[in-house]
Amino acid sequence: MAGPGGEKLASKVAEKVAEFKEMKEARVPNVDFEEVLSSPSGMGSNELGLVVGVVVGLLTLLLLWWWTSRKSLGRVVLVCGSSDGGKTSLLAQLVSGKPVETVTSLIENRHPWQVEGGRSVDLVDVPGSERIRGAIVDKYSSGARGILFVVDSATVAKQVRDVAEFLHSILSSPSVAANSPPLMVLCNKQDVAVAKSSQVIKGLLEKELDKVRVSRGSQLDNLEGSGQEAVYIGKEGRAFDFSQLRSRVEFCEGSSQDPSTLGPVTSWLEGVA
Ligand SMILES: Nc1nc2c(ncn2[C@@H]2O[C@H](COP(=O)(O)OP(=O)(O)OP(=O)(O)O)[C@@H](O)[C@H]2O)c(=O)[nH]1
Ligand SMILES: [Mg+2]
Repeated sequence: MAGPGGEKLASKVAEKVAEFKEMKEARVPNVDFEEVLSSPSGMGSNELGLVVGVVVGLLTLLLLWWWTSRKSLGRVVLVCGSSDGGKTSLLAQLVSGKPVETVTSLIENRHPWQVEGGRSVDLVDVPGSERIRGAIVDKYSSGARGILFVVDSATVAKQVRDVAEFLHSILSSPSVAANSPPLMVLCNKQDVAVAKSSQVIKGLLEKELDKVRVSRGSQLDNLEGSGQEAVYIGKEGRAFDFSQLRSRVEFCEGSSQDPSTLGPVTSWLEGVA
């Protein structure tokens, strides 16, 4: 039998249970979803249609933007650089696997180069002669898939102005600047004792390109090209370095006369193809 203490306890428990129920109801109000859906602030079929329309419109715009901004690259890889750098020797080595006797090129040589898996690129050997190289670069640059720039590592320090001017005219041509194809600089003739390393050549070219873009910037036209206006390369107000370009830029060392040194060039070509 419960005494007066027990009754007191029972009423206290009942009081607490009632309090708890009140709290629970206050926290989780009953939501009538049908009411919400049919209320003026709920989303009716008109609003839903509008949202779907906007999403479809945005997706269409996104698709159009992606389609029009795709790079229209062809199969050509331009092999360029100053005269005597070793471009024709390199092509002969890559295409036939043998060294050849070369003479100064006066017209471009075009050779297909097969990559494993059936893909191929067309290697275009651009003569280094100043009189003709600009027109040939212009002819192929709009669809260039990649640019392989060959430097004579033994003479680059003395010829750096010519080397940088040619590289600048390629990089600042509007079609190359727009497509930003990958650039590989082959520091060739590493078998020659006085050859500079790729690191040194990169520094020399960056310094010289910095000067060339200023002097070329004051001229309206791209001197080596067909008269198209040159695009400013790199970041204005900062010393030029290759990382400022949109193109992927790599440097490697090798010798056109020794096929065992040309691994970086063939791997790069496989990546580009
Ligand atoms: N020591 C050495 N000589 C090389 C190497 N590559 C090319 N040569 C020599 O350099 C000279 C010029 O080579 P080419 O392949 O004709 O040079 P190029 O870049 O085609 O020159 P142009 O056609 O005038 O633009 C030739 O006498 C080649 O034998 C190399 O890796 N090492
Ligand atoms: Mg040649």
